[in-house]
Amino acid sequence: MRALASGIAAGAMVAFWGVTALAAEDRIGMPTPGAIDLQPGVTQLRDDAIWFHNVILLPVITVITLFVLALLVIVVVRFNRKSNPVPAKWSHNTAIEIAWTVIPVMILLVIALFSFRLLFAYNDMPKPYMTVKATGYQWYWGYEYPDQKIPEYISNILPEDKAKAKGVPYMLAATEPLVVPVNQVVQVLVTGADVIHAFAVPSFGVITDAIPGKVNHVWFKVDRVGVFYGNCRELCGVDHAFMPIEVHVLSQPDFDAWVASKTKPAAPAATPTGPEREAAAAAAAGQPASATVNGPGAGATPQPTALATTPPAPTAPAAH
Ligand SMILES: [Cu+2]
Repeated sequence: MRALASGIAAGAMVAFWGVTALAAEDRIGMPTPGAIDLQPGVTQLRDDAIWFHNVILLPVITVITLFVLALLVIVVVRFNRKSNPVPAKWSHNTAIEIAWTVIPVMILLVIALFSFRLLFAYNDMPKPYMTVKATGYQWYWGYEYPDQKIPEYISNILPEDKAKAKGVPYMLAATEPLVVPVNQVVQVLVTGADVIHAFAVPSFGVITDAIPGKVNHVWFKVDRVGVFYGNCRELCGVDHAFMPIEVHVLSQPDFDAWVASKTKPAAPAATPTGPEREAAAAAAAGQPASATVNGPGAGATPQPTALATTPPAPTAPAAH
């Protein structure tokens, strides 16, 4: 039975890879034109999820589909009016009724075993090295680093002309990336400021809703440096398609340098007294709209805003 199962799994995977080989080589961290399989992963959880899909779910669904198709063909060919003019009258068969109850239950148990294992792995977050807070707005993201004392900064979509000039993918690239260190457990607290958004980075294997008034969390540990893209994954209004997530995974020294570059401008004076402390307090108090759009970090470089000029007034809840 085990040999049979692994044989089926191997056969399905050969067929699967045979087809995907037609597509261009997968790009890491972003979709590939012409590709049909799942975006490759850069975290253990993502690899596990892809394995679960390709080795467990895909063979199961393939075998079930072929089996049902075969039954349909037999019925059509052998039991049509011409070849079977006098139909049988019996209506119960205990053996077959037990079989069609027990076999699906066993199939579901096999799926549940691997599914729960993956689910537990997702929930079993190791002690995180750091926490980032990601807030979904209509229609951009805000990232805050409480551990590094980096106040929230805004990440808009990079306009098409700028993306072309930089040679980065339009609709995926952002004005400011989310920056994290490599080989470290990063926890992302996700919430929404206006309507429900969703934070998703396929190559990390993470997705969670960004719900106003609720904090969800995901975690990841990326195994290589690079740039990885995601999107908002919950229909959140007219510019839903225009709030990409760009993640830069840096080596530890590069990450530390980035943190330093983000934190320095906020404290230019040698002595943190008087006016500066008041300014920091004012920023922390959260000047609405304009201050938020430009990032509370007063000294930070102004964000080139594409959509931030849109009034952030609350609108009707997203249609689903
Ligand atoms: Cu959205």
